[in-house]
Amino acid sequence: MIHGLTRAFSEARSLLLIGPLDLDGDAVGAIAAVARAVSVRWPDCHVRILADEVLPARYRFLEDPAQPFLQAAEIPVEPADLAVVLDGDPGRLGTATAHFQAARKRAMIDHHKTAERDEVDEALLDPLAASTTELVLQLCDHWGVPLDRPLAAAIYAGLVFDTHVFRYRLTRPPTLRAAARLMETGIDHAFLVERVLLDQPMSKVRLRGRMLDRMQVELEGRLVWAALDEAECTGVETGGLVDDLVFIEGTEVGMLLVERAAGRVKLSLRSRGGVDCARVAQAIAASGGGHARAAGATVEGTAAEVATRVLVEVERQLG
Ligand SMILES: [Mn+2]
Repeated sequence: MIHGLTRAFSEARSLLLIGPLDLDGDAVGAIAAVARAVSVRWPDCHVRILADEVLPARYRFLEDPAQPFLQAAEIPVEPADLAVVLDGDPGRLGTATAHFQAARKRAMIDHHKTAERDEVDEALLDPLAASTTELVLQLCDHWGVPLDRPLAAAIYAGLVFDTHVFRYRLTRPPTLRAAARLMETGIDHAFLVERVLLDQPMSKVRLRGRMLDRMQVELEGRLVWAALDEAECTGVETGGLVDDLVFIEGTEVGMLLVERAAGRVKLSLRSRGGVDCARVAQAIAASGGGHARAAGATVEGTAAEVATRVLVEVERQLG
């Protein structure tokens, strides 16, 4: 996998790095790190970074002004030699899809359980990697790119974001070894954790309050869920809110539903027991996916309808 992908990078004169919908700390860190590594390893390669959305303000410190994150809809589609999706699958690119499809070669670097190899020409996939940036570190080592501080910071940002500072199950010995190596470059651990995780917009903290206030308890407490509507979520970041619904005594599954315009609901699931969230998400919507312990989907219907369908699926898995 790593050899084929490396060959594709080495042959590309123009490279497109694409982030999936709902850019998070891992996607942004992975893209920033690959862009930097490529500029060291293949300085003549022309690199462009695209996503459906504008880079969220909290991640702007990871952006190299020489390699800015561009909004896909504002850039003409030109076929790049290689287009790479990081930390997500080609089905979740929004307006960046046309750019990806137009490329001469397509690749993905991802750690989601539901990532499918046959959608692309080359791939580096590992569902046991704690973050996509952990895979990017492997690539940097394979390419012989030395770890400098900005490169290490981007990789570390993804690592702490996806593991919630090494709290989750995918934190394994290689993860902590990688973290130690990254720290040794002199990156500021406390600053990075604060920027990518701890610092929350006031609007999000208030929304969390409303979510907790409205929490519903099902299956004798094994599933806890809440729904938020479109109006109260407009302009508010909702990523990570669902985490507050799963670490409650006796709870195994947390679910957050955010109603979007036109009868669509964004479903986020978290599990800490035997329930496989990726399987539930895929049973609810073909486009659903993620990890065993964290997954999501965008589903047609109302929040109440989606909640009922998920409940049936979770109950089936709980047996
Ligand atoms: Mn990730």
